[in-house]
Amino acid sequence: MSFFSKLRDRLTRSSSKIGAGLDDIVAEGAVEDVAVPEAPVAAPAPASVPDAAAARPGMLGRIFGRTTEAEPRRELDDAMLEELEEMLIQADMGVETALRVTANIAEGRIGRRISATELKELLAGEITRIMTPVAKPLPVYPKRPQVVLVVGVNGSGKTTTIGKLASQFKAAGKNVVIAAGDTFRAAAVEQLQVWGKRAGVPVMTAPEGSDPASLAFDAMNRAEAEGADLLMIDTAGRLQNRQDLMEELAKIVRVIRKKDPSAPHNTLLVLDATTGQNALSQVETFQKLADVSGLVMTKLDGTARGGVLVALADRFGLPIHAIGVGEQIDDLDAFDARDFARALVGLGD
Ligand SMILES: Nc1nc2c(ncn2[C@@H]2O[C@H](COP(=O)(O)OP(=O)(O)OP(=O)(O)O)[C@@H](O)[C@H]2O)c(=O)[nH]1
Ligand SMILES: [Mg+2]
Repeated sequence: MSFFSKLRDRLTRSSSKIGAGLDDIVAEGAVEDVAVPEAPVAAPAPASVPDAAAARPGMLGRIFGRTTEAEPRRELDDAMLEELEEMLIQADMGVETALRVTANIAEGRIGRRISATELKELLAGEITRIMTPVAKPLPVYPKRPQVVLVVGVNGSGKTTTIGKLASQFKAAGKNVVIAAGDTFRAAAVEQLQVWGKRAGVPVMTAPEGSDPASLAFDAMNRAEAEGADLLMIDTAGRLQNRQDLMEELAKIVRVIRKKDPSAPHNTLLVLDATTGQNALSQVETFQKLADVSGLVMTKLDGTARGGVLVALADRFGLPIHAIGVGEQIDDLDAFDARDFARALVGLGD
């Protein structure tokens, strides 16, 4: 199954929430004379998004030509825009982003009759435009070992993401070492060992309760000695309000830099999509403590809060390296702006 199909199937709660919301908004104020086909409302044509449907007017015309005849249409007015705004806020897109997206959709279209499909296309276009600049896979540098530090609050999916990423990099021919820097919980080390085995990647561990910074240091030595391409360091989950744990993270970074001043080369913040708006404050806190270089969003399957990714992209502009849509090793993929936008609003490929 392609990752888009998987994403669309698993983003059902988010996409049905937004898709159904758009259907309702249009149906609620639909005008009677649906038999008169209107000229299709032009979708935005962002020059930077060659893939967008807007760049293929022929196809867009075919889609609209096929769907507009029977579809109810509603005149785009202030009341409709307000409903749209409210719905996007409810979908965790954040107030600022929802306002701007709505304003862009309104521009030049007030008074036009619009169908739900057209509205979905327009919204998908706006979301694609916001998300395209942040859709960047984890960069791979020539520096060996490239040190990837993985941070986040408890249970966000750090360990699972490391397992999935390690497996993908291994499959791509990279020599990967994992350091089990979560020395807090014994179970955490075992969990990582299971992932290491699945991925065929060695896992460096330290006794429970030992200093994660010294494990990170040892792991750097070993990765260097073994000529590893990539060292992925797992860390214990830490809540933003636990000052001591936040200090511990800062210490890990200091110690890593003693060994290699340019490391960590990537600091990945793993966010759980189900936490919704709280993800925004997590980014703020972790950015203060560690030089967060990119995000991974997990658990997009089965949540109605996928819209938060749009708010994050709009507010912070941090690269989104990957998204997780399940617990299996292949349930993580690079983030694709257009695929995500279309899946989020309930449109097909
Ligand atoms: N449905 C779903 N579950 C996920 C995803 N990613 C991780 N999980 C699950 O979320 C739970 C927590 O994942 P972990 O990887 O242990 O999270 P963590 O951040 O390492 O947790 P701590 O080390 O306790 O802070 C596990 O049950 C994972 O299987 C995902 O993309 N989708
Ligand atoms: Mg963990």
